[in-house]
Amino acid sequence: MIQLNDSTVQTLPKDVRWRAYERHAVKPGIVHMSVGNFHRAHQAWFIDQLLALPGHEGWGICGVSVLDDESEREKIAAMQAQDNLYTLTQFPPDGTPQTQVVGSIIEYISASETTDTVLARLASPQTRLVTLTITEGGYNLDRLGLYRLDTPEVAAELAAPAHPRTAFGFIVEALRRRRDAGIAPFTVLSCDNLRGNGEVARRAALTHAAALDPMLAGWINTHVAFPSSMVDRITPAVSPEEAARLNARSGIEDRLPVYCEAFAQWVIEDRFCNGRPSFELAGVQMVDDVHTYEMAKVRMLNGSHSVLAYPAQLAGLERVDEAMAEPMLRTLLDDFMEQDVTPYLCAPPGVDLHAYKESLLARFANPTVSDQLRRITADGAVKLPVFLGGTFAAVLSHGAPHIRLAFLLACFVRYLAGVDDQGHRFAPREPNLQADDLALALSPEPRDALRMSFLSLCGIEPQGAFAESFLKLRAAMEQDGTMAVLRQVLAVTTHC
Ligand code: CS2
Repeated sequence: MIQLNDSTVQTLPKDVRWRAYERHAVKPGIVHMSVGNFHRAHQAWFIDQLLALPGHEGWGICGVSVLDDESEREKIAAMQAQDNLYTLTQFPPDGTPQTQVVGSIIEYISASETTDTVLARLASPQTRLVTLTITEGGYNLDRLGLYRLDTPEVAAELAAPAHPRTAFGFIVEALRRRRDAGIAPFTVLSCDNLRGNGEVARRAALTHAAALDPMLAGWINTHVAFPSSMVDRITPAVSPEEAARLNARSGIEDRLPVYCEAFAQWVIEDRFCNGRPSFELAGVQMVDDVHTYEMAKVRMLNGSHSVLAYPAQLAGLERVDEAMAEPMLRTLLDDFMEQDVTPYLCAPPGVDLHAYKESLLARFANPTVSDQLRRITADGAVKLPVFLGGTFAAVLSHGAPHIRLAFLLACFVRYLAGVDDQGHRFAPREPNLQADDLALALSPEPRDALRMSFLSLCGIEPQGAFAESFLKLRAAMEQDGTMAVLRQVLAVTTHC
């Protein structure tokens, strides 16, 4: 097998694509915070296309690892050992998988171990864009959606701003240095699945800055652009077995291979304060307002993912395509999108929501991608309010049939117990679920679950018809199992 680095990239196996640009001429114009698989399959892939075009050598990516843990350190070491190159394999539903080497990440550094280097990179005039995939939790919001100044990390940063730890600590300190040195600011572009992600990022930066220096906050408010963006590409997790399978296919010994579906979408608000790559040349949609795209994607795709994944995992399934092959789950998803989501959505320009729904059903069913249900169910406490809060609010406030949503909640609560319908145990991954919420979910009194504080973020009241439906379904699931209850849910909704 071929090792991957700058010297072997010219002699790759013939089926592996490399865009053959002069990598040593590429300079980092983008600093990206949190280099997860999604970033490597999405943004870094778009930028890789641009680097092969004339005039884009200034838009390479400097990746920054914000988390300080062993696995991040290993990831950096693995990427550095292969000159930050990696393979990306796209799996179309019925075509041949296509592997390519991506070279757009030209540097990958740790925020905790090389803090000064990261700050210098961010403060350099060469850096004109800072992008983020720091996940919903990285925006450090409280239950009202306000940026928290009182977490130990932020409190430590405010006491010692030259030693930041969080993404916003770095951004604000770098912007201060730029302002003081008379250097134009960079644009901050959020690529996380949040409603109004640009506005959320802007408020986080302004709140952080105002706590340090109100004049700096004013300067940021006036001069820094925070466009919103909608990002989309299904990118499964890569287990060691999957990595071995990918490497066996490509013939390359890649320590960090990544794979994804062939579909990719990126819609960005065209508001940049310090130039931008010609994104549109790589197929990125540049628009005035990303709101409708974002709502449609988060409520339809991400919401459906959750609606599918909890019952499917409880039924003992592991993969999204397996779940889609189960007719009742597929019908649940179709009904959810058709009846619970689209009536309350404003379609993005030129998008037919019915066709969008069909395309999502097809993408989920793609057996060559075969995404993991466990990846989707992870971190529900943070994801469900974002992915489903708007849908819950719309359905409940219109007095529309809510049985599918009550079923989803019953599945989520049952999932938190970590036992599937066959009695197999699994460990729910809920790093952001508060301990008292977990205790309420696990209480022998089912009504207690309705007092979980995170439900208020989803717009769910602990009393009323929805609560009663939840309790009925929850009790029925204990007795009959998830799929038997789903059969009843579908029977009720067919007659609606
Ligand atoms: C998924 C997303 O994490 C999730 O629950 O819904 O990661 C999804 O695969 C991506 O947003 C697709 O663009």
